[in-house]
Amino acid sequence: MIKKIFFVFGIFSAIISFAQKSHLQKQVVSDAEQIIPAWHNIDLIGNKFILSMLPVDVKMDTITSPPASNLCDSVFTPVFVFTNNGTDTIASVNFFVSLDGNPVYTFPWTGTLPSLQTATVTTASLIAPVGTHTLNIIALSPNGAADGNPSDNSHHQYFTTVNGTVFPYPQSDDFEGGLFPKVNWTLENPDTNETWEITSTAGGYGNSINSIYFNNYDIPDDNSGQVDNYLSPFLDFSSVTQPIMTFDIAGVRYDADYYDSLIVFVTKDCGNTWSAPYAKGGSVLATAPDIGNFLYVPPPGDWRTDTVDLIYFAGYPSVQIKIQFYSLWGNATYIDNINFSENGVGIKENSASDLLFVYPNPAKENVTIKYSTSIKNGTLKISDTSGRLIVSQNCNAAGISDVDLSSFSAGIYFVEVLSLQGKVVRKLIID
Ligand SMILES: [Ca+2]
Ligand SMILES: [Ca+2]
Ligand SMILES: [Ca+2]
Repeated sequence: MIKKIFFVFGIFSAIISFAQKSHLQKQVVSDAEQIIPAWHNIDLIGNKFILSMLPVDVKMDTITSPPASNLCDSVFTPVFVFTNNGTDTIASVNFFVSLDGNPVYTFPWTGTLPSLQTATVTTASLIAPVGTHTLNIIALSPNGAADGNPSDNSHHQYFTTVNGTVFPYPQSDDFEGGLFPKVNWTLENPDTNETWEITSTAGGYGNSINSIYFNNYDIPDDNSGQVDNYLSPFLDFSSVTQPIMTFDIAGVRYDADYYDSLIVFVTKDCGNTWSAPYAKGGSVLATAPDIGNFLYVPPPGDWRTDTVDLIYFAGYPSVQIKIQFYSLWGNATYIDNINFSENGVGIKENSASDLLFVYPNPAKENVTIKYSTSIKNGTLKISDTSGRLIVSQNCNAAGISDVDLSSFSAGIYFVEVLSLQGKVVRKLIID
């Protein structure tokens, strides 16, 4: 520490007075660890002035890629920002890059970076397998010289690679192969108690042998609060315009106090944030009256097909779906025929609010929007991606509207039908 103090005074003695030195010395003695980072701009006796800047001094600021969170893809390219904190213009820096303590490469940067300016550097791609990692970057030999203050030349980032593999869209599962979980899907059962199981006691609408079911009837102890997740692999939505998920469901409550819930979560950033476009519980989820004295097995007429609109995830390269079962010790819930598809392809007409067709799509001069004739007092809206409302009109009894697009600019829009039966949204692309 003494060496540091003498080094500092050696540099500054030519430009600061004895009185200022005394003041500085107090600061050095009381706060010696801080003196080197602080020496560019120190407030002495209420007056700010710059003591000195080193000729050659670069500083690592931030690593922006990978982010300090979950990384979707095992292949990534480090991107970072550094600052020229010295007086000399910086023309070259060698950036030493290591991953998990192992050197991977030294990336030579060249350019023209004046004093106190920052630069963003994109290096070469790296591979980080599934798991947790540390990326470290050190700035070496700015302008081929030694950095005057090497203490700020290193920066690191912690991140987690969640899954290196993305699967094509769409996917489907009728559970007839007898394999559960489906290949590349994941079942999470943190309590190791009851969870989803395959069963041949019921298939969707009586049209198949197998489905999966969650049997809370035969659980002897109250399992309220337990959460079980069935996770899809990461799916590529990048070329999908109107993704939709459907599944057949049947289930009953035990009674008004004991019932279960089903929530569909979706993430487009590998689990950093989740949306829940579907959530039903209790009597809303149930497809038949309460049963409190035996395990429910659905007859064909008890099944219902539910739709989850995934429009807000269209265009994203790595989307994951989490089907969550939230237990309140109900009876049993069955699921069959989980399907991901484009809007309208193979969708059963179960609910008026599930119906909204937009064609042609992409469109040029006109677009036809077709919705159920049962929608009463509904509103048809078209907005752009910033939320600006372009069209707002009442739905009509014919269930079909033609919209003139001549005043629209090319781009992405959202077509929405809002009624008492709910809200349905489709993406519209105008060329
Ligand atoms: Ca430095
Ligand atoms: Ca089935
Ligand atoms: Ca469980």
